[in-house]
Amino acid sequence: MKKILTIQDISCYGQCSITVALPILSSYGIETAILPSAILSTHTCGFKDFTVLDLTSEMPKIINHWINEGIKFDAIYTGYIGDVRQFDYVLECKDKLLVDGGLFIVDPAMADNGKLYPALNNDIVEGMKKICSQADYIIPNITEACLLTDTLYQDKQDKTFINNLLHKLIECGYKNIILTGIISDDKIGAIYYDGTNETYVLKELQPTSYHGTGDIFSSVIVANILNNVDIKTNLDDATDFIVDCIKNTTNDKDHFYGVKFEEILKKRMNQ
Ligand code: PXL
Repeated sequence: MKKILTIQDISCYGQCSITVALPILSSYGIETAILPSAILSTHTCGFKDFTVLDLTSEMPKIINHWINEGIKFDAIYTGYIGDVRQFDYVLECKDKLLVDGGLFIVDPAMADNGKLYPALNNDIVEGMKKICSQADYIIPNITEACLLTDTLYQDKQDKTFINNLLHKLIECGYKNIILTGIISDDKIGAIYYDGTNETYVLKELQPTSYHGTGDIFSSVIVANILNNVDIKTNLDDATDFIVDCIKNTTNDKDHFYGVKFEEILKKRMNQ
């Protein structure tokens, strides 16, 4: 069984980051461990007055304990990082806690729809650039890809804009890019690009978007990479999952903060 370490925050309520990554990774047969970057009462989009307990000072203690125990992982997968001091700890994990040939996968979860998430600033962007440049795979949305390449975000994203963005990401030295949130006519999807090969999937565009779908998408992508699933099947699986989760949530107006992914996960596990 493959073993993964995921480094991101615990948003106690709101269905994102660690609370979605763990059930998804487990359901794909992967053993999980966590290095929580912070504990928040909720995520930071759509809730006011959320609480934050920063865990930066705990990180080196946890990492050192694992080093002393000889603990290693087949992959490290990072998401939302709320404090700029944590990027060096992330890289320390990559250097000291991965098995030989282990994968370092970064979802630079920091922005959407042309804007940084409310609690973040430009130092986080610089930190994300640093860890993305060392990653085996990165999974940015279009806003994050713009930030990683110092590209001005555009609301209208035609094929030329997307192609330029993909080329810029490669020029900046990022490898194996999975760019999400590509909208084309009435379709939405994702593209994989490694500088030579391009694979993309497009599915029916949904009328509503939800917070946390990026974390769900990345968790599926990461699980499939670890399970050696080919990239086309992987992109199909992750986008189908998100479309089903959104369809399962749109009729529930009280559920504004994230998608109801659990019933979809259950159905898939019974298939
Ligand atoms: O889904 C990304 C995410 C994760 N964690 C926290 C967030 C966000 C996005 O806003 O606020 C705390």
